[in-house]
Amino acid sequence: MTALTIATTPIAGQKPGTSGLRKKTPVFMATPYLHNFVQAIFDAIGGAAGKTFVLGGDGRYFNDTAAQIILKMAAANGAARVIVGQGAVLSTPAASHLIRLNKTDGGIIMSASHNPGGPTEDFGVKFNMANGGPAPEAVTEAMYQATTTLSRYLISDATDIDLGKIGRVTLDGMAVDVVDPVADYATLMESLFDFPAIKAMFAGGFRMRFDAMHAVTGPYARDILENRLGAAPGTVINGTPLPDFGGHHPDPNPTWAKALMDEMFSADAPDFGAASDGDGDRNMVVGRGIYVSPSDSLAFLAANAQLAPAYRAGLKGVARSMPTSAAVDRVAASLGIAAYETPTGWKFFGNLLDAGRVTLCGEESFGTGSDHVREKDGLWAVLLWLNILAVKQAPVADLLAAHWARFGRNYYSRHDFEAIATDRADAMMAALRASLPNLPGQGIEGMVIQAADDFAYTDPVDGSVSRAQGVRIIFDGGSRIVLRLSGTGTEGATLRLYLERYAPGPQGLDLDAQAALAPVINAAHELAGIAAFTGRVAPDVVT
Ligand code: VG1
Ligand code: CO
Repeated sequence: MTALTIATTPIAGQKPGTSGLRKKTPVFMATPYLHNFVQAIFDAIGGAAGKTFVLGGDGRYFNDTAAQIILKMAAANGAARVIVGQGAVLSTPAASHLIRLNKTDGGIIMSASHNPGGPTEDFGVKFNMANGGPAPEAVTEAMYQATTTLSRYLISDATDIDLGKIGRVTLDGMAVDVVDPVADYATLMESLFDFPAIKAMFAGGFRMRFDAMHAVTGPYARDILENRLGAAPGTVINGTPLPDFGGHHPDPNPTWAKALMDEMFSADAPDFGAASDGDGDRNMVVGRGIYVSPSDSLAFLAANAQLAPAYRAGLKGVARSMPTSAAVDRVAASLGIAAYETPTGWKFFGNLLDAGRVTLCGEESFGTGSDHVREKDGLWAVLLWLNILAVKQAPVADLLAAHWARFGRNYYSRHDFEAIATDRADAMMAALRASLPNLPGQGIEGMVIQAADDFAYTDPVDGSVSRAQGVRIIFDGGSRIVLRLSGTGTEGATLRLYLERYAPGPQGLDLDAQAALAPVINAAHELAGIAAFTGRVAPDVVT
């Protein structure tokens, strides 16, 4: 067995987006697309020689083949050891944990997360650093630069190894440790939460439904919820991971997890419902007859985290992405802790977590997490909810109503307009950006615009600056419109329109979110000219 040096030429467009490089699966499968990008990763981090990495993916189509290629490239690049999940499977938070637990030099995660999978759908690759978190912008930019000058990649000519068997094998001199994907992660969860209390709640008749959406969390949820916590068998549905996620979007939101929503709003609804995405880092939480928006979930968890053992000493601070509602800011103010506002994408939370400035973070896109790993973590969020419910012994609807009565309610919704022609989306954003200086002071839909800008972020830890992270239009009274283009899609452009309106209460806290937001929605369409530029009047997905 030898390490081969194969000549190659740069491939255009290998630029990581919000979370790694995502393309259509056939693009990734066409040699040397994957090879070039993986070599660029190794080159950008100063080589792989002597290093240890974690490797795993969400099990989507091409996951196993890609894993064999990456292992052979790691070996040829001189890596000492790779820890890989059995079957080349690891949820994103479990991969983050393994990187930290084993103090490795980083990890490669094969996932396109919430994007559909299959021979004609999406595939993705991203690199996480030694802290367990997504590579920051400077590193992803270095990877992209490396793809533009690449002239060779290194790969071992060894035969494929058996990733189905737990234990150590050697690949061209490199140690490969195939590990149980669930065990260490489940142990971490047991160390954070009051499992006996949650177990007692299930034993007392508490009913739950967890929709794994045929994605990676099935085995994790079955082991933790059904085996360790005693939830009734069948609590986890769609628990067998499939390479095409059963043909569905593995995206836990009211549109793509509609069956769960229907059950939670039915006469025989369980007490609690949850779902997770392709790679297990997102969560949707639903009570009986009530949907919990991710922004509200973050605020609620921040207000109640102290009820779980890991957070008993209180939170150091909280962080949310800019488009996420300000609900958590109100909780932080009442707790007397700092609240940070970052650009979209988990990579921006890493420095704040590493520096000990924040304990909890969240995004409106169904992402919540804490300093236990450096990724958002779907099952973690579900377990924190369960821990709080076990202490409070009250329905989700009552707990949310009490939360809003105390802090007021940030009505919130995101409207996605998908597969828009890229030039039209760009033209719309350019026109909107050009109009910003004239907006303050203007009245629209009975509201007055207070401020309008294109969000720029200076990282308080390392001083790095990220510009053009989304247009925000802020009204008096706390209402807000945010517009940005997605950085995770693989087809055309997706416009994300984020809408927020604050109701201080005590009146008007139980309106339908879309109805409460109507003036803000109208203002957004008028100010951005969405129909004129894109031809779209109604969104494809509403969360
Ligand atoms: C989306 C979400 C963002 C999230 C990212 C990765 O990005 O808006 O909040 O961090 O997906 O999530 P974008 O650029 O499409 O808006 V995951 O679960 O796909 O890794
Ligand atoms: Co994900």
